Amino acid sequence: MKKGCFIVFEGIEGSGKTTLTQELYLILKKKMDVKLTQEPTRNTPTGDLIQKILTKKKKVPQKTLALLFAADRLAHVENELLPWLNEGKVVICDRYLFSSLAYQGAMEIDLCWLLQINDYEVIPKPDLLFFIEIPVDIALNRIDKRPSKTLFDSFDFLNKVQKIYKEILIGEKFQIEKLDGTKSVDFLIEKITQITSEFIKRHNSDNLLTKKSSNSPEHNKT
Ligand code: ATM
Repeated sequence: MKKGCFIVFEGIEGSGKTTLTQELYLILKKKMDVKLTQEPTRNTPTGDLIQKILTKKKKVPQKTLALLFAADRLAHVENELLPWLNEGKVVICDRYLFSSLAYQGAMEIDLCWLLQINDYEVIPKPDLLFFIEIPVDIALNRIDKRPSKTLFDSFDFLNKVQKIYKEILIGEKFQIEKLDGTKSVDFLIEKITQITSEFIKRHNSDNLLTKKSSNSPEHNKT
């Protein structure tokens, strides 16, 4: 039974998502038991293979890549996400299922098949999802400054990805917060911190996730 709080960040490459996940992690870490993670995973057999494909060192058919992302996710869910959530931790995840729907969907792969291979009915749903929206030309400008290029760095493709993101998120029942990725990092950090703190307060009345403060009565016992 999931007791923790599952926070997911989604958006196209260059939206600023990774910076925001890291900043939110550092802020929450001071007050609660929080884990920061990402998909595709790093230093795992599937994650390493996916990185080679993304950086064009290996090539596989598009449906094979979709299956690899799904395999990577299912292992991530079983080995890390579920155990952490069951222990009552706050988990911040940089990309999740919705990246598969948007990116692999933009490769014309059928969305129903993507939901099926990702075990949509079974995997944990986010409690709170931040979607960072940004004009594709601004995102591409940011990506251009990076040393390595990936399979997906083209205007038309990212445009399609962002459009699918917006379509698929409409029907979801969990809390979705859309953010304007052109705003300053400081503004965005303040906003996500405020939204997350309020969310945790509202949904975590038994204080399972909160670290005991150093001056709490419990801590002062001798
Ligand atoms: P990160 O750079 O956020 O680690 O993601 C790597 C790439 O993997 C990213 N695109 N680029 N460039 C998005 C892509 N991706 C998918 O295509 N499907 C997925 O399911 C996931 C998790 C990521």
